Amino acid sequence: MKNIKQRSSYRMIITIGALLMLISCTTQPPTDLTGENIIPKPVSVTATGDYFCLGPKAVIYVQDQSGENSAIGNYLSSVLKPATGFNLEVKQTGEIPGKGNILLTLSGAGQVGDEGYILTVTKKLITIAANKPAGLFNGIQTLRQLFPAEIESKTVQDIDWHIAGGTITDYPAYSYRGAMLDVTRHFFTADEVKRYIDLISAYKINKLHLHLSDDQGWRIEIKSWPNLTLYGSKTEVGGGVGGYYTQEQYSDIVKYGDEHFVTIIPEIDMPGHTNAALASYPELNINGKAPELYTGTEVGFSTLATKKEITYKFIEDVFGELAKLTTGPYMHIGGDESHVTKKEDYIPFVERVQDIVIGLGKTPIGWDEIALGKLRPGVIPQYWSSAVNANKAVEQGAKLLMSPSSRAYIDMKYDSLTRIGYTWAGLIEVDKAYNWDPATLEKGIGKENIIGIEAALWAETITTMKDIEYLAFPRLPGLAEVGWTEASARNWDEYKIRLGNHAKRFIIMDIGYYPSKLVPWVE
Ligand code: NGO
Repeated sequence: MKNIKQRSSYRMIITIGALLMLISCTTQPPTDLTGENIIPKPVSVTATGDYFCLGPKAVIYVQDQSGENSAIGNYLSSVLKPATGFNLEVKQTGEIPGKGNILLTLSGAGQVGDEGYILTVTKKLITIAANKPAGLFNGIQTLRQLFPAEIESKTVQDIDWHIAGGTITDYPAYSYRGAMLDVTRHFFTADEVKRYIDLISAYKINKLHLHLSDDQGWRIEIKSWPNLTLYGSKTEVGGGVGGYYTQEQYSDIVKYGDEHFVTIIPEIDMPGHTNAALASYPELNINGKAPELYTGTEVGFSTLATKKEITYKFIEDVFGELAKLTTGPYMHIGGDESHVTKKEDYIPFVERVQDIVIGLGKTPIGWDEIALGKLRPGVIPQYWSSAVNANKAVEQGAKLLMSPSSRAYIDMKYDSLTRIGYTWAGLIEVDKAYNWDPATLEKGIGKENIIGIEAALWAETITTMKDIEYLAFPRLPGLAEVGWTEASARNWDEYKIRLGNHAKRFIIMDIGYYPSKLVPWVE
C-alpha cells in the first residue's frame, strides 16, 4: 500500500517537474539589455541586470480608451504564436496587469513623437508605451529582436523565451523611411509584395513605393482604360509573361501595408517610361500610332503626347482611380529620364500633373528632374542622380526624399562578382550603403531640407523573391538604420557586429541574404 502511494507521489513530483520545465524558464537568461543587437539602433538603452520570461499564460493587456489599438494586441499575439506555441490572450482593459504579462499602452510615452516608443522590461512585466499605434508597432519590432532568434520560426521551438531587463527609449531621425520596389521590369505577385512588407516593416521602414508602370509593362488595373492591363501588362524584360494587380489585389496590398504601418505609394511614371501605355492606346502618342510592346532595358525613349488634351484626361482617370484605392497621402508621378520630351514641354506637363494629383487630395512625389519646373507647395522631389536638381528643389523650399543612386540603389551589385544587379552607379558593398549621412552627402542639402530616405530596388536583373532578398539583405537593414538613427550615433565598425548577429534571424526567416565578407556573421 505504502509503496503504491510512494510511487504515485514520485510520479506526481516528476510530472510537476516536467510541467514546470515546460512552462517556466530554466536556461541561463540574458541580463544585459545594452548588449542586444537591435537594428535600427535605438536612441537610448539602459539595463537593469534582471530579465523577463514569457510563459504560455501571459496576457497581452491593451490600454487605450479609444479602442483603436486592440488590433495591435492581436498582431503581437500572432507574431509570438508560431514559435512559442502560446495562444496569448489579448485584453482591452484598464486593469493593472499582474506578473508575467505584456502591456501595450498609449499613455505615458512622453516626448517620443508619433512613431517612437518606450519599451520597459522588468522581471514582472514587458511594457510598450507610445503616443500612437505606429509607435507600439515599432516597439513590437524591437521586442521581436530581444527574444532569441528562434522567435522568428514558423514552428514551435522548445526554448525559454527570455528577455534582458531595462528600458529602451526610441524614436526616428526621419519620418519617411522608404523602400521602392520596381514591379514593372519584372512582375512580382501580391504575395511577394506582402512578404517584402513583412521584411521591411521588421526594420521599421514605413513606406513602400511601388513602381507600377514603365516601358516594359503596366501593372495596375485601371477600369476606365482597360487596354493598359489587357494588352500593356503582358510583357516584361526578357519577354516573360508580365502580369498586373487587379484593383482588388492592389487594395489588399494597401490594407496589408496599413496593418504593418507601411504606407503604399503608387507610382505612375510619366511623361517618359511610358511605352506600355503608348502601346496600349495610340491616341496617347504624338504621332497617333501605337509602338510595339518593349522588353529591353533601354531608358529615355518614350514620351506621352504632352500637348494633347487626351493625355491629361488619361492622367486624371488613372490617378483618380488610384487615389480612391490608396489610403496614404502620396502618389508618385515619376518624371525621370524624359529624354525625348522637349524641355519646354516637360516643364508645363510636370506642373500640370502636380496640380492634378493635388486636386485629388494627394501629395505628389517625383524624381529629382521635376525640380526643373515650379514645385507646388508640399511636393516631394526624390533625389536620385542630379545634385543640381536637388538644390533647385531646396531653393524652392521643398523637402527632399533622399535616394542617392551611389548609396541607396540596392539594384547595384555588391562587388564585381555579384550574380545579379547593375553597376552604373558603382558597386555598393554593405558598408557603402550604410556609411553615409543624408544631411551631409550633398552641398546645400541639410537635415532641415530632408523628409527621409528610400532604398530603391529596380528590377531589370531580378526575377524571383530570392533575388529581391539577395539584393535587399543585408543592405536594407543598414539603410533602415540610416533613416531611423541619427548619424552621430552610427558607426560602421559597431554596426557590422550587430548586423552579423542578425544572420540567425535571416536564416530562420528564410531570407536569402548576401553573406558579405565585410560582416562577422554569427550563424
Ligand atoms: C534609374 C532609372 C530607372 C532604372 C534605374 C536602374 C531612375 C529614377 N530612373 O533610376 O528607370 O531602372 O535607374 O538602376
